Amino acid sequence: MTDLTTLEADVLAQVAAAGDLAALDAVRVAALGKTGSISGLLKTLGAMSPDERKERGAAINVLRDRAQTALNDKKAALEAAALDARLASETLDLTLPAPYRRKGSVHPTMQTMDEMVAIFAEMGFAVAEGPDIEDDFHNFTALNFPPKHPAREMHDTFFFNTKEDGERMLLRTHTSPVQVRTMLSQKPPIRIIAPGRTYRMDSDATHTPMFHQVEGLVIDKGIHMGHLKWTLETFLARFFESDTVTTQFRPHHFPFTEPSAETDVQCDRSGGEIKIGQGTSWLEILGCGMVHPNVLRACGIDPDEYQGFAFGMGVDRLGMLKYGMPDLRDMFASDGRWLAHYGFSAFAAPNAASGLS
Ligand code: 2U9
Repeated sequence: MTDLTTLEADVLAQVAAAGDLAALDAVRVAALGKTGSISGLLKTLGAMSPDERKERGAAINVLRDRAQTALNDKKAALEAAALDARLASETLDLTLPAPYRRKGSVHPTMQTMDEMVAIFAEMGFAVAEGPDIEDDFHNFTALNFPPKHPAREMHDTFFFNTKEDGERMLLRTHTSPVQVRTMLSQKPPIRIIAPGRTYRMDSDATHTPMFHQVEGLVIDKGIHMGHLKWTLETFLARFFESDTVTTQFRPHHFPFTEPSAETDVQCDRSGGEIKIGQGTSWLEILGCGMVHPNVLRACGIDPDEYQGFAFGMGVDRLGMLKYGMPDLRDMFASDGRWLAHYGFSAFAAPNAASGLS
């Protein structure tokens, strides 16, 4: 009969001698595989008497478990040694210059948005944010869009499927719902800008289905068009880095403001590029107006006590104008060459202290 002590010593010695995982697996197969030395012992139990089988079976099981434990420990040790060797050979010196690859850059829209935020922050505006997915109340009803009014269609809204309760959510068509939410949750005086993504079903050289807006809202006692005009002219002069900008406010219509205006800046288009602050042309740049009394009421503010002005501008369009990009659709085409050309360094973040661009 095979001496179990000798076999155990033999198997454990082979395990200890295995120099790599392949050699160790060969030891495992030779001992515990189907035709292995220990597995073979278990087959001899059938010919034994019950008492003998009980005693010998238990001893073989102990041997098998010890062999298995030794194999497991050795496998773990070999794997750890292999990992240590790999870690020692694969050093990475993070202080070395990177091989040339296109570096990431700040998208012109985000650069423009940061510039706008920096200017308005300096003027005392806080930044407010809200969800991209909105409901009808915050996107339309509170903003004085009458039910079923064609102005709702004007925005070419992306709607979600109608919910079980009959409500139909939508992708916000402007950031105005952020101002609605702010008025509903804060008491005046309010002085905020709402920068963010907006969505309309529109696509051509000057429209993309997703675009960015910065809207603004000021609510206080005695606010009038003079405050609106000064705020926007001060902003535009800083944004276009010009001592003066000449503006014209053309009457317009928005459901949420009364009176409403579109604002143009004087510019020169003669030299193939647009120069702000000189020339004989006008360039439409933003929309604005005094907040409609119905909007104030819908947001829990008494229009006899408080007045406000609001404005909205397209960030992508302003970025195109400032940095000379011809087609809005390129802005979101994720073309690496375009981004390398028009992108900004992440270390050139605009702020009031270091300058805007
Ligand atoms: C509240 C009340 C009034 C926001 C405003 C505009 C005028 C405007 C456009 C500019 C270019 C949208 O991106 S664009 O196409 N926006 O002309 N937006 S006044 O008025 C508000 C907003 C919120 C509670």
